[in-house]
Amino acid sequence: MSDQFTFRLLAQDGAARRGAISMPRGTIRTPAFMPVGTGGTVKAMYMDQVRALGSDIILGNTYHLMLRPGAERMARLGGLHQFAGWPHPILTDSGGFQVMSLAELRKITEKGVTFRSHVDGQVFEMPPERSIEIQGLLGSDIQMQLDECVALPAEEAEIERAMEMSLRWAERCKTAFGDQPGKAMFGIVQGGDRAHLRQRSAQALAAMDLKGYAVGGLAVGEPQAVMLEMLEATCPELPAEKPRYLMGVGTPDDILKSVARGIDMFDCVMPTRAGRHGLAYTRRGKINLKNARHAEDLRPLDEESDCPASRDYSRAYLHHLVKSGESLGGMLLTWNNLAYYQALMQDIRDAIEAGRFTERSAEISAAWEKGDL
Ligand code: PRF
Repeated sequence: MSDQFTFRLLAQDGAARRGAISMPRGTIRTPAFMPVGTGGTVKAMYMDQVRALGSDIILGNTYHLMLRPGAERMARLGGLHQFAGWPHPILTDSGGFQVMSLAELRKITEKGVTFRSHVDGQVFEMPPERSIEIQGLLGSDIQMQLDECVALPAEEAEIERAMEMSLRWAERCKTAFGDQPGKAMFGIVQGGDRAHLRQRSAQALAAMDLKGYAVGGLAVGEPQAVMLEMLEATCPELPAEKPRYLMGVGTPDDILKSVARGIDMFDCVMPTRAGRHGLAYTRRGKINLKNARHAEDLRPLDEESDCPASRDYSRAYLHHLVKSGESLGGMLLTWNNLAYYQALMQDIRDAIEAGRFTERSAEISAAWEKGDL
């Protein structure tokens, strides 16, 4: 542990990196997957379970928490770590992205975002400075700049405008954040599906000497090949000695291919959301537990897993729970899915250390392709 925010590169295999982010609340082994704990809970999971699976950090959302229970109230309650019972690092997203997908009336101008709460209709104005202030009140360890993410496909002029404004907001967020030794504020690269805009964004952010960098505006409607091309254009422009976070990504395959291009951190609702919808991730691919073919299948999801949800319950029982709408179905499948994701990340970290990431990645994909038997 460390009273400063530091990032160390421990091993490299091609562009894939194995590292460690240290800060007062703990160390994050990278490549890392951050379970999404939007509103102060990783849905359907106890924090003890999330931790036991090997999660070093979880993600929280400014947008949800500022609406409920409210940022100032959260501060009075002792901050998000204490409130939710997660004493380890927390990264918070800045709110803009969630405003655009969830809020009712929303407007983005140079000043910031204005929106109407989806909870009670109240209107909020959130300039970049307020986003940083809220993330501070929540107690976040890694805060994100406010940015504008453009859904793809989009016109180049629109992508460029949003990217340039996001750069100006990065400067404002940097100033608002100031100097907080044990914490970090990350900038976010934008630029849609245009390599030259991505490069300009990454270079301008790199010049701001931030503690870490995220790649935003991807996995928003473009094919995977385009996302990977954008990572190839972006990562080399970012300083090697700072962590790189690909926001809102992705599938196991996305993660493998992004690690291969130099990404260190990920978050995605996929394992948790899919679990609540009856979908299981396993080493041998996805299993839809709603399907009638599981009704009399007494095999567990993965007999070799350490996770009780994967090992100790039959597919027939999980099918029954999911079909009956029982809460336990979503709980067990979420547990299984996060166990799979965290085991995947450990596998990736071990492979990079051993200098066999490319081979291991191919093996993981092959087992996944072969599918469920
Ligand atoms: N910006 C922010 N959060 C995000 C994104 C972004 O572009 C994405 C895009 N995949 C997910 N979450 N602030």
